[in-house]
Amino acid sequence: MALDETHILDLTPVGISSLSSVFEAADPLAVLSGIDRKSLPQLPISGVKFHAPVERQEVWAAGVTYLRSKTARMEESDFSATAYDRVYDAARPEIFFKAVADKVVAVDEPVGIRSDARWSVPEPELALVLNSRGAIVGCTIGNDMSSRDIEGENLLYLPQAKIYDRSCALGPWILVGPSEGEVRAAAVRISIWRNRDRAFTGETSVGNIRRSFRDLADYLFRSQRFPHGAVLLTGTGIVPPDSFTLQDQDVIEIEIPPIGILRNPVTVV
Ligand code: DO4
Ligand code: MG
Repeated sequence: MALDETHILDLTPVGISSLSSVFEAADPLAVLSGIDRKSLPQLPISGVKFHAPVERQEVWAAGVTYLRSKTARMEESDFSATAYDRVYDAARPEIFFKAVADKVVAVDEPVGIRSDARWSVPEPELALVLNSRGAIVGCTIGNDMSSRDIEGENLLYLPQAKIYDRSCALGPWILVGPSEGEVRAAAVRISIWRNRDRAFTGETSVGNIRRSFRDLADYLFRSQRFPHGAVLLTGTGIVPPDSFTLQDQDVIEIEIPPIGILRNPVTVV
């Protein structure tokens, strides 16, 4: 658990060694607030290697939740364009499987671009953290790496455009217990660095997501159990221009201010 900007607390002495031990509690925030911080070992953040903040949770993703995403998808595809148009306004959201926990990349670890893709982009997204009862217990930052040429060629190729090695990053940590209102007021920012230059920068607001968090989470949990909880990416509202594609060794920084910065270098997989 973060103590301040420079130190974290080791919670294992008070029996907290997994995300579930906090998130399955009736009130996760109360569990964390009730900890006697003074008695716990403090570790400097600079000396800690962060893991992605998932253990056994599956990672899923909602799509076309921002107008910007709908427009970009309609432009990149020909005969699938109406599908994006229709899902944006439909009652049922687009939700797709993204990653198992073991395949999720942490802050500072490389995210991947497919070697058989010509047009690769990051998708900076707010990620909801849900417990096994479907309660939203916190949020983190997600990167739904995507191959736009593969997705645009045929909608049936979506799993290949979205699911491959290193295609999902989460982190740097989970902000526990914020209200939807607080999170909706937040900006989402991205910078992509190439050598020392900023190759792309973009910004949106979480408030531009067309659907409520509860609505997205409820659809994910319809007719499906998640015994360890789940992480749900909420869609992208930032799409680089069509002339832009990621390259090996670019560095992606995604910032959602109340949470932090998710930074990852890019590698070809
Ligand atoms: O339907 C394609 C994927 C949409 C998506 O990932 C997004 O809008 O973020
Ligand atoms: Mg996405």
